[in-house]
Amino acid sequence: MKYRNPIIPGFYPDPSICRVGDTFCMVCSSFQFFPGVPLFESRDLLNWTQIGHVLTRESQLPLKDANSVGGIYAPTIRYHNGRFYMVTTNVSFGGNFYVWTDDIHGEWSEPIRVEQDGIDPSLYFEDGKAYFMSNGTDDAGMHGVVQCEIDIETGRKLTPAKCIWQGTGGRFLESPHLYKIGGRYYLMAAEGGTEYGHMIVYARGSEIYGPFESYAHNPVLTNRNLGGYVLQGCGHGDLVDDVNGNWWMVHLAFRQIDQWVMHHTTGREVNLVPVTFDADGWFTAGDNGTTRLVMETDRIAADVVQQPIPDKTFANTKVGVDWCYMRNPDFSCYELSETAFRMRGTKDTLETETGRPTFLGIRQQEMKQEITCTVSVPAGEAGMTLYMTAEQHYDIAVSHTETGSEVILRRRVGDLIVVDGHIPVPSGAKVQLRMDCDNFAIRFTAVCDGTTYALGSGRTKYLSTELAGNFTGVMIGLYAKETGDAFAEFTEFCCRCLEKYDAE
Ligand code: 6LW
Repeated sequence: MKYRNPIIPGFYPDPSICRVGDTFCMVCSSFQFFPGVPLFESRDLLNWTQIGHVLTRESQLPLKDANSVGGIYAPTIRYHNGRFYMVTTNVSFGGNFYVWTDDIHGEWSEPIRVEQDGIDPSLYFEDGKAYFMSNGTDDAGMHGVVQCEIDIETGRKLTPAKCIWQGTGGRFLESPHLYKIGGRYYLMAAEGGTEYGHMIVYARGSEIYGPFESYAHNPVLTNRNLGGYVLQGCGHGDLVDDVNGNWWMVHLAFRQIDQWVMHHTTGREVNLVPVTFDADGWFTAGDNGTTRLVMETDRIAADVVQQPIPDKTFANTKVGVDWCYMRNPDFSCYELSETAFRMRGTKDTLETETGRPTFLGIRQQEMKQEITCTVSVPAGEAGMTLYMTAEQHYDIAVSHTETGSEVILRRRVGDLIVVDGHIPVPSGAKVQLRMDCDNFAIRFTAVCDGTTYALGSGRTKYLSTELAGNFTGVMIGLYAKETGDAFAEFTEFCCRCLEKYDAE
């Protein structure tokens, strides 16, 4: 059968996976968004259901002033002795920590800190011992993949951290994961940076602290040599085996907005490739060491159908699952139901990377989308935004001025802030806001009292990661600001993907 990559489109970077019986669990990074660490389940590796988030409480996820290169970095999920562990880094507060749960559908523990530096932590369990690794500096001052034993109850280091591998020479050695397969230890990591040079490399050894021998044909997976191919930046992966004993890798990659245009907006997404061991115990990955938009495999049952992304409305999405707040929300600003979101705007806005702006967003998962929502706001401003960072966002909104109420299109790109439109509308009117997105541009339209107003358009590339220099992807947000005691009301939200991919 054929399947399509990405298996999870949109900003879901740094995937980590584990399997319990016939169920796969996966987590991703979440940066400044709350709740943190999206959690997915799947039976077939192709269709994933988001069951919630791992970090759901402010006590687990302090995000003060976290921006799109702050907050929660790469998590790792592991299952050991009936318990799930998720280990990650809050780069804005507290560093490395892990949480655990005995019920993947339930709440997770309070954070347990590990006093070891580095990012991209991982856990490995063997013979009653728990090992923690990260890409950091060991107790002797050596930088690389560092490993120590910890007390899994307290997070306390039981041994000094030791550098066990320095990779193959590529810059930014990160995302180390250790596996024991067929009696050998395999240490897999990424190098090259999370941009166009990204790659997966590995080494193996017979002792847990090494020495590790690099695979002779590293990188085992990269798209860096595929020019003119939209899928780029393959790296940061994790291995898992299925119930039939086949090995797979989930990893991140991004899709350029077009074949020859080196910009991407939908963030780093989850991709899947088969992994094959040879007779000597070395493995290869993907399609000749690359990841393709369409992959062919005989390892997944032919009757598994990769489901398209459904139209998203308030009724079929959930706050805290699909919808995320920015940083730690002030919950008194939100009254949310299946038919309407009511949101009170404060002085905290989308323009800075601080505070608790009143915002709820879902990931933009495809480039060709049609997004509509009806807004009414009695004071201040409320609308929809395509938000990449505080310095890159396009907003369509109803805004109150001293002379009345108007519909505006605000495009912010770095220092440039342009506000267009200024279409007068009756105060408190219900205005339908609409964004028609394709690969290159977004058209903004408003409908009020039966009249349609074209507000203008914005280029997608100015929202791209290449411009923003960040780690997230575009969020489709609803926001309110400075509404005083009043609440803005959002109804009839619909986000429709116009590109229904079919791997066939
Ligand atoms: C993450 C690192 C990376 O910690 O990007 O692509 C960083 N890989 O492993 C942020 O997601």
